[in-house]
Amino acid sequence: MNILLVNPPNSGRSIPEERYGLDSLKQIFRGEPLGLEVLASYLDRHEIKIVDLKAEPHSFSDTLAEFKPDIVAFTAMTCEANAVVDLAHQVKQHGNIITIVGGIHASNDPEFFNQSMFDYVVIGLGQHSLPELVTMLSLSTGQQLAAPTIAGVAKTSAQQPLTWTARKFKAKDYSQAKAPRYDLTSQYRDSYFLPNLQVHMGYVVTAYGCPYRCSFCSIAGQAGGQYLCQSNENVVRDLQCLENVPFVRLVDANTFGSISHARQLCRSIEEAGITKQFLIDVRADTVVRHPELLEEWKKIGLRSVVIGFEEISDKRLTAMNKEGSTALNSEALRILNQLGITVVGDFIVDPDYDEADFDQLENYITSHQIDLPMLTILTPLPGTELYAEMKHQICEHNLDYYTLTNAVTPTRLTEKRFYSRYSDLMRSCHIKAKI
Ligand code: B12
Ligand code: SF4
Repeated sequence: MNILLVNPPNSGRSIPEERYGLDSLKQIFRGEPLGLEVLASYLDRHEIKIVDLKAEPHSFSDTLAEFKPDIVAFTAMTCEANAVVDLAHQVKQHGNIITIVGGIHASNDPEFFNQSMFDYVVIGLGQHSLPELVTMLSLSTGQQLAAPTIAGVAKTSAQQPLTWTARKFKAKDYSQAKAPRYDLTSQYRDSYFLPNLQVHMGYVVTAYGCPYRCSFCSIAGQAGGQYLCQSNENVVRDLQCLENVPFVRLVDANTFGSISHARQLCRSIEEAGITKQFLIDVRADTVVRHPELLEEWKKIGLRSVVIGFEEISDKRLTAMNKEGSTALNSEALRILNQLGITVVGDFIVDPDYDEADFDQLENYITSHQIDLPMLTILTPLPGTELYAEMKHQICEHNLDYYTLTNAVTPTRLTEKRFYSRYSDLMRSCHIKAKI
């Protein structure tokens, strides 16, 4: 079968830009669609193509016409969900093509995709669900199966809500026998570039999911609440595949979620003689409890960490179920500064902020050595604990605005003032930025 895997275009809309002309808030990100490269490695008995619409936004129609897919499968974050609906609609107008959607939004809010332009929704990691679905589809004689019995897969229906059996994700089943199909995105590789560092960046996964349950975070949906580590041999193999890529982001939600795994992985990378620079995601409490681990990783090329400080108030950190504290955050920062590891610090601005809250955050950021402060706005993403808590307060339901840079719940300050303070803060962060 011809299977087209689609990475949607950079999506999302900006309230500050549309309503107040604050145009500095839109950020264009680009990186390879690793989820699709991983899935492609499990579909090797078929003809596979990946189209990356972030790199080439206008190539979809031509790709459909030239490749003539039997199946089109989409990935989507929440802010890309509407864009993927439009693309799937376009596919259906093209002919009798089966459409499948998976990824982080489908895993957290599958019902959103229970629409006529989709045939199947895949919930959670797709390494086994997708090939099993494709096999069932290729064995069926042109007839779509009413309700597949594949765990983690739901058939859409105009009449009823989705039903499916949850898939049990176990580490041994998700240790990838084959490397991601990096070759399928080689034509886009030049655009996976970090302009401020002037280096090409590649992605490698070392673990899925996260053992923590922060209320705003949608990662639990990815691996059914599990934390699943890749074997060290697989990670080394994947790093070796990216031979001309000097800078690698380990795209795990929490790279050091298992200390023993992280320690062993560090040794394996060193023994393999891999010389790359790494950007990883790490928790503040991990840095404070295991500074020696950060030191070991620094020696093998750890250059920068993304760290979720989230808040400068203990009360708000507790409400987020962050299982951390402002004291831990400051200590982690001190350790990282001392080790000479650059810090990309995530902070979450609550729409409930008043002038004093903005002042305090600004003071904290300007008085600490955070190399690249990143500011998002607290967003109840569908499927999260926070969504369950706040759904009645949501005033903006259009998912195009769920980019984490819009207030989708009411602001305490006037909306205009809130975005003005937010954009001033963003601007001062970017002036300061270096990684
Ligand atoms: C790399 C990354 C990016 C890259 C994406 C590169 C690309 N794909 O083009 C860039 C830098 C562009 C990016 C941008 C943004 N990102 Co981002 N990103 C990530 C990150 C760190 C890793 C994703 C990844 O590669 N994972 C590894 C792969 C192997 O896993 P996976 O993608 O989940 O795929 C597996 C399963 O989900 C499933 N699956 C996925 N797709 C499909 C499709 C089918 C058909 C099937 C069957 C299965 C399936 O199977 C795959 C294999 O197991 C995640 C956090 C994380 N650790 O997951 C955030 C994350 C996905 N990003 C997020 C966000 C919010 C954004 C931004 C809005 C910016 C921001 N404020 O952070 C923008 C939006 C971009 C846009 N459209 O405009 C959120 C999404 C939350 C949500 N519910 O939407 C996440 C979860 C981080 C977070 N803050 O919580 N991001
Ligand atoms: S925010 Fe980070 S630590 Fe918290 S659940 Fe998400 S990935 Fe895990």
